[in-house]
Amino acid sequence: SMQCHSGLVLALSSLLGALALLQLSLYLRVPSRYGKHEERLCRPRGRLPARCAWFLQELPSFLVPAMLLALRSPPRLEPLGCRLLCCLFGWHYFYRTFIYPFFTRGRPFPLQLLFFGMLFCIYNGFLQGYYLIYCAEYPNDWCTDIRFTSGLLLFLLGMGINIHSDLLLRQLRKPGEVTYKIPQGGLFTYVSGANYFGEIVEWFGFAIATWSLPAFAFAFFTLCCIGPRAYHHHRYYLKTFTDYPKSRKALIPFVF
Ligand code: NDX
Repeated sequence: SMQCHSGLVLALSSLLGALALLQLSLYLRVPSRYGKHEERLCRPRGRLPARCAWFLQELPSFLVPAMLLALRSPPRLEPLGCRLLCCLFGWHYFYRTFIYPFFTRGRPFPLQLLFFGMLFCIYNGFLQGYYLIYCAEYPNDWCTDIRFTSGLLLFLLGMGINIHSDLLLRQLRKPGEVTYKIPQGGLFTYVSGANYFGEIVEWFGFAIATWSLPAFAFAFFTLCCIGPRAYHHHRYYLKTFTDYPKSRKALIPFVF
């Protein structure tokens, strides 16, 4: 059976942090080219329907930890705190893999990004799963620790905001439609990237609840990945809609 190698966890987490910085430097000035930021001149082939693309891309984040869990000899997730923490990651990716893609009304997704996205999900699924299943050790009363309870609360709040905001975005289109409209309601009243804000809160909550290096590295990666994207969405809306609400911020309500 596999064992915990803390050197591996440290190395993979550091690389994830480095990837986050790379990402920040790549996408601060120009957005990653999918959805509303895809270049119109892009080859019409080399894309997959959004449904298949998001399913395939996110699947490893669910499957890899599930396989790691199956490979571990019982008792699989001791003690309770750790068991709950792994489930949080699993819940999110159950939603993102098996629910989100089947309802999306997004444009076809570029194959090249899909490939990198999948690689990323394998990498991160392995790192988070490996750490929580083979390395993490929590005291028996971790469930009542302020880090666990406040992190869990943030996670649930973020997940709620994320799912609700993705629902509001979806309802802007009829099936088959590909036009962009001004998002309204929920946290979109305050920010252009409400779904991203939720996702970021969610993963920082997860990091606090697990109090682990891999989870903080992932939260940082998420911030560097979709933070800039929220800013580019915001600029896009301001450029496209003259009646765009002036008080709306890019990512963080009332701040930025
Ligand atoms: N997928 C995370 N990097 C990413 C895919 C892209 O889950 O090479 C990271 C994820 C990947 C990225 C992933 C990793 C890094 C990659 C990157 C590509 C390049 C980059 C691989 C894996 C890379 C290095 C160099 C380091 C290797 O037509 P449409 O699609 O625009 O329609 C949209 C619709 N919509 C509207 N409809 C009507 N009117 C409007 N005004 C609309 N605005 C939007 O709503 C979509 O159908 C839908 C949502 O669109 P959008 O743009 O708001 O969100 P989207 O970016 O598609 O994300 C969807 C959800 C969202 O909840 C978000 O929080 C979550 O996924 N997400 C996304 C990205 C990453 C991530 C979470 C995370 O890091 N945790």
